[in-house]
Amino acid sequence: MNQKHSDTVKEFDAIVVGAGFGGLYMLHRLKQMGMSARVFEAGGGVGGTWYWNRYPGCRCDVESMEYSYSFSEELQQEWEWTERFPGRPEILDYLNHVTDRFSLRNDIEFDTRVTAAVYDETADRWQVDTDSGPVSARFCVMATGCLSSTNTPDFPGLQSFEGDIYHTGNWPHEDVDSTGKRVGIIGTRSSSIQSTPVIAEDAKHLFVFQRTPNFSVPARNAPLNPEVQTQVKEKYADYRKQQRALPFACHYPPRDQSAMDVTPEEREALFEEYWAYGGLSFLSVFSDLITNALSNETAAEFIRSKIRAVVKDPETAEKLCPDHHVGCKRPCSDTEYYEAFNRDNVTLVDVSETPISAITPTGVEVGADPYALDVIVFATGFDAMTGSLDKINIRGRVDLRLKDKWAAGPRTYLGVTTVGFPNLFFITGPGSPSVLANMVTGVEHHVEWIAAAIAHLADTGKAHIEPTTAAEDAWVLHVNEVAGETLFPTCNSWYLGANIPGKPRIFMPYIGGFPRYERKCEEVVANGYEGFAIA
Ligand code: NA7
Repeated sequence: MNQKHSDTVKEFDAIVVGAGFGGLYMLHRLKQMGMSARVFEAGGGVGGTWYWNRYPGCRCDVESMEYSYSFSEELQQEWEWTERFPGRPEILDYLNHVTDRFSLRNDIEFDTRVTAAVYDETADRWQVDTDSGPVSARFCVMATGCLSSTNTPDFPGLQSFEGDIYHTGNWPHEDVDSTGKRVGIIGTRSSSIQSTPVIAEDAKHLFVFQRTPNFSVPARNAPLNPEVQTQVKEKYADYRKQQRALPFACHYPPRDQSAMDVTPEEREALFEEYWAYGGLSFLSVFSDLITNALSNETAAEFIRSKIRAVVKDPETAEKLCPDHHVGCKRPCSDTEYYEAFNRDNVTLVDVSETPISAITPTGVEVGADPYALDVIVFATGFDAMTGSLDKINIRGRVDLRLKDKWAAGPRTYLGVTTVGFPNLFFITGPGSPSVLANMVTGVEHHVEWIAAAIAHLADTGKAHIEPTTAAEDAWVLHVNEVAGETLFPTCNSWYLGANIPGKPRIFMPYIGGFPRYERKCEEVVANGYEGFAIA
């Protein structure tokens, strides 16, 4: 297959939007298949999430040996991770290495945003508008990420602030120095939990504006033991296989026991053991923490007891204690987050009852109380799962706009395709495990599935693939039913779109577990792409 150039529209076999983990591997696979492909990336470099989230303390909560590609034995053998949990700069180095190792850079247009992707039914092609001009392709792959469209609440007076404003998800590329400054951080989840202790070290004073407290477990990050790295590499293929067979595609095998089936003393001892081990493995200590409210409450109370033990001021400690179920919002892991509130230069500001009323030229107002600030950090999250897709004018058959089709919540078949949009694919789209499993595993699985579907079309002499309405309806129902069997829908989380005013409340990722999802995808293919119309 060849790339042609007409006068105005460059033509490719495939267009990929985004140069993060998903877009890079998709490009590599398409090139391996002999296809012409172009990646468009709004950022100035590769990395996606890891390009934009430059905030202090940004770190992955999946372990290095697992949060990496498995598709190349040479790659996984040659790359040396230095820490148990990789920091943002190291992940970015890794992705730059991958880009150059597989000669991907020349096929990526950086600083170029895709504004529209319109399906031309007559030509059976996608016409794609970008900042650098129009292109067209048979296939269009959205590798736009799940958490890439930042959310900044529209506080009155926002524009009037005379100091510096940053968003954790769009952090400046030049150094930001908080030394001697009065900093306010709005939000108290993953991004804030990671950056608060680091900013506190430099700031003259840090005010943490908290609307809802959150559970966090200690990451216990440390230099990666070289022996452990060698051992994993000796059997890396087996290690990856085991990882893929676990619900979250991470090496945290759930213990097959309810928290209700042990004595309080045994339960406490197990919680302590997992707490000491560190990271999100804590939620694997019992098999029913996300399905049984009573079991969940035992974990919640354990974490609250840790918060009370760490935070010296009892009033602050109580304010930091959450009252929702553990894990129904994406779990957070930290390095001395709660400890930061023992510092003289850190103040927790509870905005749960009296919200932030305004941003003024000199700071933040909570009710009538002013907080004078030099810097405001928005750690206020993302329009998750659908935000970046909504920003692109994606139109399928009969000029149907994706945003309109998904007005009541995203509808996909397997999280990778949607009715009315032939040859359009999503990598880790809504309705797939995505953010509820190791993202790199999810990415690799989707890229390989998409590549196989494209190869299937070539092998069978067909032009396009699109799910049937019946298959999509059944999948959407299943995704919701599985979520309904858990405690997840009880929290106001971004999984449900609850953090964005006006967004429909629908549980977007698939919580059935990675292995179950992978099996379903395999069955679909084995049954001749069951649920798809291929023509
Ligand atoms: P999150 O998890 O969406 O957290 C956003 C935080 O911002 C959360 O504490 C919100 O409080 C807070 N927020 C949002 N709007 C407001 C207003 N108007 N006033 C006060 N506080 C507000 O984003 P993160 O960036 O921390 O993490 C996103 C994911 O990235 C994370 O799960 C990891 O996967 C990586 P709320 O809870 O809504 O009361």
